[in-house]
Amino acid sequence: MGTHLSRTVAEGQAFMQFIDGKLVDALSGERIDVLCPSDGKVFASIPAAGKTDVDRAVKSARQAFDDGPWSRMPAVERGRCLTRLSLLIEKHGEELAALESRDTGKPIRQGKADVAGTVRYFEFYGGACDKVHGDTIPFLEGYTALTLREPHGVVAGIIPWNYPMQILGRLAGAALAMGNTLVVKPAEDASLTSIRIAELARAAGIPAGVFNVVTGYGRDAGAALSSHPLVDYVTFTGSPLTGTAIQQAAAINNRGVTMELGGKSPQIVFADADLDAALPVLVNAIIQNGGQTCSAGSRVLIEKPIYEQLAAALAERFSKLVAGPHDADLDLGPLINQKQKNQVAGMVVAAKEAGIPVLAEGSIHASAPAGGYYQVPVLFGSVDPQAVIARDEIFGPVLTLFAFEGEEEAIRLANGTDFGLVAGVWTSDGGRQHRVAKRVRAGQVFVNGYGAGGGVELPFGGFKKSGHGREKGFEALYDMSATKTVVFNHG
Ligand code: TXE
Repeated sequence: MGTHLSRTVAEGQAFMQFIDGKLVDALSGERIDVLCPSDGKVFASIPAAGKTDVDRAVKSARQAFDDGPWSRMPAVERGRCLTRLSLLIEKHGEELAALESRDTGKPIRQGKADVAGTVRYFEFYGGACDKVHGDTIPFLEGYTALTLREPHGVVAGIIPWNYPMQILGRLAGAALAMGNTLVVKPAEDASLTSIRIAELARAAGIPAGVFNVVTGYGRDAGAALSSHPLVDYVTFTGSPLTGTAIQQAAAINNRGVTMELGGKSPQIVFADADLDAALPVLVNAIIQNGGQTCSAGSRVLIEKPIYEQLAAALAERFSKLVAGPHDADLDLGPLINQKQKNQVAGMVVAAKEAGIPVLAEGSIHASAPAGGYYQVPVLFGSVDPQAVIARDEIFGPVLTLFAFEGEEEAIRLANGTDFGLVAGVWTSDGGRQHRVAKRVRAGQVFVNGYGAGGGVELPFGGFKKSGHGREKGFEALYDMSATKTVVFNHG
């Protein structure tokens, strides 16, 4: 692999998919325009993969798994490949951050944070490779029983557009660490960094066919991948509706799935909380990535004695928030596309029409091009817990405030949606910290903080409609493998 690994995007560049260690076009030659959300203009294109492209990628991954050497390589060697990949991603960090930022519209500093997160995933899983082991089990006399952790085989990863690079890193890191081979289908809106990272993986010594990327629409490439009979396991991050379709497709072949399907995460602020510490975290948890974050802290539940005070402080912050183009690096960028903008703006208008009070709105920077998908940040107060904006995922920079009285009501409100991904608890009462953390139905609970800076070590996943299975940390290595029991009869 030569110097082309350092290239930046040429205007109008025709990107290729990465199958069997090679950059290839779709067999049909069809392409999808890639738009920059900051101005809505086309700046590149990707192949529109169809069923035959997916078949080619899956067969390549199948052969790489069945024939080796990846799945049979000593774990320490696989780990070294992943560690080398993390170093290559770091080395190409500027390029990847710029690519991600242009492709998704996120401010460049968020693109850099995403590179750092992706580096950490491959670093963590590179180091974890040779630390996963089975058990010996006391069994009948004359027998030795033990368990081995085996890869599933070919893993299909279908990923969304909000954190393409990080989500690729978290699933690929864990899947590859366990010896699986991979076919990834990034979102049609944001595929570029996935292609680049697959190329870098090859340069890091990961054999051809182990890490494939097909680009295309969900209804074509995504559907073909999730129902492919040679795929052994499917992992998906995206909407609950598409999650259901993917589970049905995987069920045709009775395959296992991991589903990460978004949230409506509460942050519970008690009257004894340190509000100075909480305030910037509460704002960032909904503004980061323009609110297009599965773990966004989109509901703030405030104990009545401090409701007015905290609502006023949040309103002051919200009124100063500015959205603008990715390269201006403001508080937030545009949303990903026109569909998302319509969805978020539509929910905001409906909430206003329903009489929910707007406490503050941010603004859009004068430099923002007219064709971009900008949404002003909005703060709604005194929201009825039954309102649509209180129950449905908005996926935009829209924060909703609720007043509560006492711990019981706080827990009831926190658990009162169909989702259960993340929660924040703000209180200085140690007993309450533990009680509330235990009773909130969420896959991650943060006490006096939120988000833990990415936390690749921390198991992550949902209850209820937020999905099932766990990513990140060691838990993901268990998800990406199956237990095999071996019993020796000593006669
Ligand atoms: O997601 P989809 P969309 C939520 C968020 C957002 C909503 C819609 O609320 O407003 O979903 O976003 C692929 N078979 N989240 O429509 O459809 C698709 O190509 C196989 C939450 O963009 O879930 C893309 O690669 N694959 C979320 C991926 O699924 C299919 C992140 C995600 O797209 C497919 C993103 C099919 N039939 C959106 N249809 C989170 N949990 O963080 C689509 N895809």
